Amino acid sequence: MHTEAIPTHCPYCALQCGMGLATGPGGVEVVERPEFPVNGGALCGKGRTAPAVLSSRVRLTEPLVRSHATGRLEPATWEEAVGRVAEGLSRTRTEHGADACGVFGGGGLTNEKAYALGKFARVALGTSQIDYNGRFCMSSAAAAGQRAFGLDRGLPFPLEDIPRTGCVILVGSNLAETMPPALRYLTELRANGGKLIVIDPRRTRTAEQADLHLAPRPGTDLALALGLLHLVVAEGRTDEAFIEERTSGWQEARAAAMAHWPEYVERISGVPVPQLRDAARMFCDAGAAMVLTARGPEQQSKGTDTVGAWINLCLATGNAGRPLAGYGCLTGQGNGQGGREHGQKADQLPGYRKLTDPAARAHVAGVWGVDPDSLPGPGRSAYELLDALGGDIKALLLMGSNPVVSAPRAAHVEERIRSLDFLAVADVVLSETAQLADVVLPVTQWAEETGTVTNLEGRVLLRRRAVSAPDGVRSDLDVLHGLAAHLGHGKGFPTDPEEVFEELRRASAGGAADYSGISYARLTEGNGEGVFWPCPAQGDEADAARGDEADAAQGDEADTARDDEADTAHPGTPRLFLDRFATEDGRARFVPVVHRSAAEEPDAEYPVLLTTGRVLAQYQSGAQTRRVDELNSAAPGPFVELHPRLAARLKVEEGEPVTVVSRRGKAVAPARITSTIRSDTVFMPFHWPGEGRANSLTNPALDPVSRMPEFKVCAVRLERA
Ligand SMILES: Nc1nc2c(c(=O)[nH]1)N[C@H]1C(S)=C(S)[C@@H](COP(=O)(O)OP(=O)(O)OC[C@H]3O[C@@H](n4cnc5c(=O)[nH]c(N)nc54)[C@H](O)[C@@H]3O)O[C@H]1N2
Ligand SMILES: Nc1nc2c(c(=O)[nH]1)N[C@H]1C(S)=C(S)[C@@H](COP(=O)(O)OP(=O)(O)OC[C@H]3O[C@@H](n4cnc5c(=O)[nH]c(N)nc54)[C@H](O)[C@@H]3O)O[C@H]1N2
Ligand code: SF4
Ligand SMILES: [Mo]
Repeated sequence: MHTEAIPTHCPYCALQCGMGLATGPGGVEVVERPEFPVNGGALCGKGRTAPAVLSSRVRLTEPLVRSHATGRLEPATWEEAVGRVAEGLSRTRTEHGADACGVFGGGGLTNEKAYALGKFARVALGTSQIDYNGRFCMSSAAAAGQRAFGLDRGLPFPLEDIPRTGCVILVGSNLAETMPPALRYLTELRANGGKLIVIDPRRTRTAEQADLHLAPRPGTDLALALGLLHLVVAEGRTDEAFIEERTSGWQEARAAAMAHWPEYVERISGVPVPQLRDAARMFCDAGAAMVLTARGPEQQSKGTDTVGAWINLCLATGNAGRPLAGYGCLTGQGNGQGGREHGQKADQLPGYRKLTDPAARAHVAGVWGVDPDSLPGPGRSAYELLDALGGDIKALLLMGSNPVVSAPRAAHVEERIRSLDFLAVADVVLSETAQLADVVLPVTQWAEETGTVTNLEGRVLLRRRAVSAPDGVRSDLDVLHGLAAHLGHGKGFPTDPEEVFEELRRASAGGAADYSGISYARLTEGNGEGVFWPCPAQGDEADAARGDEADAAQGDEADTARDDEADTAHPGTPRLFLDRFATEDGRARFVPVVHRSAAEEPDAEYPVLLTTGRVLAQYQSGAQTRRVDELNSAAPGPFVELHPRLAARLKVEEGEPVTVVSRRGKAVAPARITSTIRSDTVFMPFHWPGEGRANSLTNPALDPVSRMPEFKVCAVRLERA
């Protein structure tokens, strides 16, 4: 006998595939949910095997506290563990001030958790020092989107629009491995006669699907985009009417692009001029076209300008703010979109508000019932925060990230973490970072708790509780509630996710990411296909959302009026910018960007380029997926992907261990020899700790605007191990 399947969503990536969970004799089983639009029932291996991490064999089921006597993590009661964390944070605050307490969050946390974590930092701890792993993910695209469109929502249109456009340029996304069920949108595009151009230094499974694959040297996408814009101008293919009516700043951006001659771009990027010409023509001949970026061009020390250059190409050709055309970023983590909207980011308040904006501070402080002046200002970005650990940040609360594996220059970050006076980690499993903690708090996970997530399309979804959690674990909301109570703020931190969401609605009302018209009830309607933000509340709801006491008091009336309200409710916004961009004057802004080199270019000592990324069967730091047998058999460990010519020069054979050395450190992993990669570049996935940790090598050079580290390019030397 099986229980009836409860509709919910995958714990991993930003596609947030719909799935059902049923419980049968063999435990928790995944069933298809074909009616959910985004993935139409399809799941990748990670989603299909996700219930394995629910098992008590691989996850934490009791709090752990480091024993003063043995120095080891030992089981403890919740009271003891939460008490220790509260004490560690309070003591740090008393001795060194509130900013000596750091908080680090994650883009996998639900909206409710991200919201509560940001509030916890600003209100219960009073610290400015909070940021999260999304800084390492899509922050460059977010910054560029803000700059050009006045708003950052990963995709300004639903995925379903992709098959109906004329041409897609996919820049540095290996969708076939990182969001497999989304590949169908590209397959359908081609079946409909549309063109696919993939830009990746490797001929990936995704690039194999393309009509045209350009394989630039890592770190040269900025030049490439500018070269294409140069060609578009030279061939008279710009959309002058669109530029005139809907944009500003074209002359400067045009002049900047014209300095990037195709021959110059070929020299920088290694992409031959004829291929550049083919790409420019395919893009312009399409009628309507899209550019989609992912981590390839974004995780660079010039990621913001690089995305800006791709946006300029879209704007110059009229491919923005109209149907079936535009620029989009393929956000990565499960709640990568929502996680960047509700306040766990260093400079941000809920609703995608700015912490430096007095009106935003007043609004949010009103919802929180605190004095606006009591809210701290912006803090440091993720890498800068990690780099300051043991310096002026003495204690850290970490929720939803495993930086010992995933942060750039990881050996240094690990050493910084070890130098903390106090570290508390809330996690599902004993991650590499949790192993260093003074207190580990075991938390419930996706299928065991309800919460909302916002997928890469800006679609807000309800992820429902489908199974019960083992005894001994508590939710992240419970953890924050308990800690806040110890710190004298118990009331502002409810443990019921719906209650938190109701507060989030009010806090976000009137902000860029306005959720005030969305409710749990609404998210269960239809096929649970969700609601796209912005979705402002209307009528009575809006009054209540504004916290207008008189209207809110008429709650019963509002309830009886619910049916009428449903008719007038805001439908949500699947497609943005069709009438105007979100800038003050409604025009999209060109930014005059020019090419610059990577922070570290190859030289005699470090002659090879290293780039890093993902494989199909592992997720991120691997904390979850390395605990699933089926995924481990498919992707058992790290490797160094290199071209046969490079392998021959080094005299390395397939499978032989190679040592990769950078200015930050070294890593050792077996060689995987393949002609699908450029011969001047090697690739390492970053999912593993220890000897094969790719991030022992990576360069923490930061983008000046987004503070994104340069994960995708650094200089290395290879040796036979
Ligand atoms: N299987 C799996 N899926 C995942 C994840 C995972 O860990 N595993 N993580 C999720 C998350 S959080 C994210 S952010 C997404 C990431 O999704 P993607 O961005 O698709 O993943 P990556 O492998 O990091 O990078 C994509 C491609 O960029 C290429 N690349 C490297 N350097 C450059 C460059 O300089 N320019 C260009 N144009 N391309 C370059 C790489 O060769 C790689 O094929 O995936 C999500 N989905
Ligand atoms: N070299 C290199 N490094 C990279 C990248 C790259 O391309 N190259 N990509 C970067 C990118 S895009 C990203 S997004 C980061 C991701 O890297 P991390 O931030 O390390 O991400 P995860 O491995 O997903 O870590 C999430 C942790 O939170 C736990 N967890 C899961 N759900 C919950 C929950 O609900 N609550 C709590 N408390 N814990 C939970 C998991 O068990 C896991 O230990 O890595 C970055 N690092
Ligand atoms: S594509 Fe992403 S959301 Fe879908 S099943 Fe795989 S990991 Fe989960
Ligand atoms: Mo990411």
